[in-house]
Amino acid sequence: MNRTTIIMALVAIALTMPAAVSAADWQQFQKDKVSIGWVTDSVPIYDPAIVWSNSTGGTGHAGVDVVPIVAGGRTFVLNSSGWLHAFNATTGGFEWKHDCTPITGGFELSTPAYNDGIVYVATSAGNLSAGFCRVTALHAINGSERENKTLKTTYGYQLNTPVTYADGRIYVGDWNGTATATSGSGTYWCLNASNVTQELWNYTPNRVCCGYFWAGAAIVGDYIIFGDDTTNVTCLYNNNGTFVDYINISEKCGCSSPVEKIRSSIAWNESTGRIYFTAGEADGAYGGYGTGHVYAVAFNDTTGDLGNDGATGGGACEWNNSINFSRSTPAYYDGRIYVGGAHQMYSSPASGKMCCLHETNGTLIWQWWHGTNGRVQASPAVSVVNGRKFIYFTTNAANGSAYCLEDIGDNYTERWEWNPPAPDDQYILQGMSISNGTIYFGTDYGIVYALQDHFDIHIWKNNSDPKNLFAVPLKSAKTTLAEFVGSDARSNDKVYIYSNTAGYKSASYLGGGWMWASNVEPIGPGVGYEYHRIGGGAFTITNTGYLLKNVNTPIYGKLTTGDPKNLMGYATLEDRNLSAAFGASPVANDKVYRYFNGVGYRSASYIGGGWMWASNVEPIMPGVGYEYNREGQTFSWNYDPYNV
Ligand SMILES: [Ca+2]
Ligand SMILES: [Ca+2]
Repeated sequence: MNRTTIIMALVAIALTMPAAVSAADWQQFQKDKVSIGWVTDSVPIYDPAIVWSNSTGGTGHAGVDVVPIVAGGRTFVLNSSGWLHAFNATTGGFEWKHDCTPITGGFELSTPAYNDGIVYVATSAGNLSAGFCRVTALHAINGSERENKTLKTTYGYQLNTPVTYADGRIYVGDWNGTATATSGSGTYWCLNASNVTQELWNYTPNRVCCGYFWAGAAIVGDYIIFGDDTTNVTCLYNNNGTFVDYINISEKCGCSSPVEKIRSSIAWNESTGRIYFTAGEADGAYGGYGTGHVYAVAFNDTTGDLGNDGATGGGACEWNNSINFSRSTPAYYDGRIYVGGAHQMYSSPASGKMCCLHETNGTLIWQWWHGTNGRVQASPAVSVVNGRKFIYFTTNAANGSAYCLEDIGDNYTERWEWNPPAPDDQYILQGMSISNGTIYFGTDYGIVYALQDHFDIHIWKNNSDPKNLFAVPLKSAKTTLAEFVGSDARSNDKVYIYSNTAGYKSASYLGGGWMWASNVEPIGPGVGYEYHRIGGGAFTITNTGYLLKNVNTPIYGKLTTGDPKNLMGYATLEDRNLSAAFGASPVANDKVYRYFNGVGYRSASYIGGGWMWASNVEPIMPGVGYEYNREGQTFSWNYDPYNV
């Protein structure tokens, strides 16, 4: 293995290991056809910053009221005027937009779905008088229309449910009414995903006042399951729309006063054999927080039976629990249900909560409550990394925010609140999607945000000894020197990387560009670098990225290399002491050096089973590079950045 190969292998270990398990698309509402709502992606948990933001041309009200979906390197957002926008998911660069409605809309609530290069968009021309329900299939690569299907042009009808894609079919429901009332019967539609002009079936129940508003479907095996505005959950065969079973939760679950509207999607969990959803009525009860529950209902994915009665129309709920008025779709993970509730939609203050419930019986474990910014219309998006659980949601209040909670067992910690910068002081109706280390959401101001954690690295100027040791604490999309250092680079700046066998290699900033950049690129976590600066002044590298799930950095021993120097990075945003950072790996006479601007090197030594003079280098800090000198055998420094 030559020296280049070694360096590349070292960097490749740090860069590719997490990517293989973290990169994942979020292709439809709550991620998939059963609204699973959780991923294993790393996401911001410290102090998020904008990776990019871009406008969909909002008006300051009802700009974006759906969740952005992410697929194939693009982020797709439907705005209130019925235009689907596509942005580069990494850079936010505008790629294309397409008008999906033949008349000017003003309110669009259906989250699109993506599959295999096609985006499926349901639009309503956005207001009660328009009554124009259309499904459009667009090529994701350029926004060109493959075909469209007009479903209804009847006065008042809207397509307000998310589009569900599954197994070559798409599903969407319509609805007719005002903000507080439902009229007429809605229809659930199934179209051929290969050609949406081909209607495979539609289902209109023989009941009035039962439209479908936010009532997205779950597709489980041969079945489709969805709720409606008259408190029924219906199961059909998804290939032909034939009726299978229903359960009336008002009659069978004891929630009849008042009758609640099911305006959430159905979330299915195979391991429990249950579906989860919410229903509510904005009746002003309970001190204004309204009536509403989260429900668990048994579903037999072999027979299609709802309610565990083995028959049609009977059965019972497994449980329900009052969370006051809610439109949030629950997310299930590891025996727990996360769901938003208690939002006073039409009154103030905009208080409300995010709940964590026992899946077995629906009892409350903890709840996050906010008195003025807690109106959680959103459905929680959950990130599970190395055993830690983070809950993401937005608030539908004037100047709403994005939040991250960590479920720590019997309680939660609020990791952060992030408020869109002025002049965006609008509502954030729907929640977030998670993809490839990034969270995405849109606001009523019409702006789409992509957030990651951010980091700062201080680079000092020092003419006599221009040394800075630095490390990249997060995996960033910016891996070239030009991207990473940006416009702060000055003539004669140099960046060094250290190879165990070849010693130092460097790149230099000359004539406005980085020469020999390939000597040190890609810039990434787990590796330490030296930055030499003589020209210009001190500056700070600020960038965004996300935590790696694990880091493996080889620490080479003198016995095998003849040169005990290692430059190492520290890929986390938490400080640690030497013992915590290196655990049981050190052996006698190991030394860790830190370089201080204006002071020079200071070191700690591992002697007699402990770190001596540890305070010379502690805390081990993100953004700082260290030298590790080892006379013993090479070892791999493995650590879990989440284990702090
Ligand atoms: Ca049944
Ligand atoms: Ca704001």
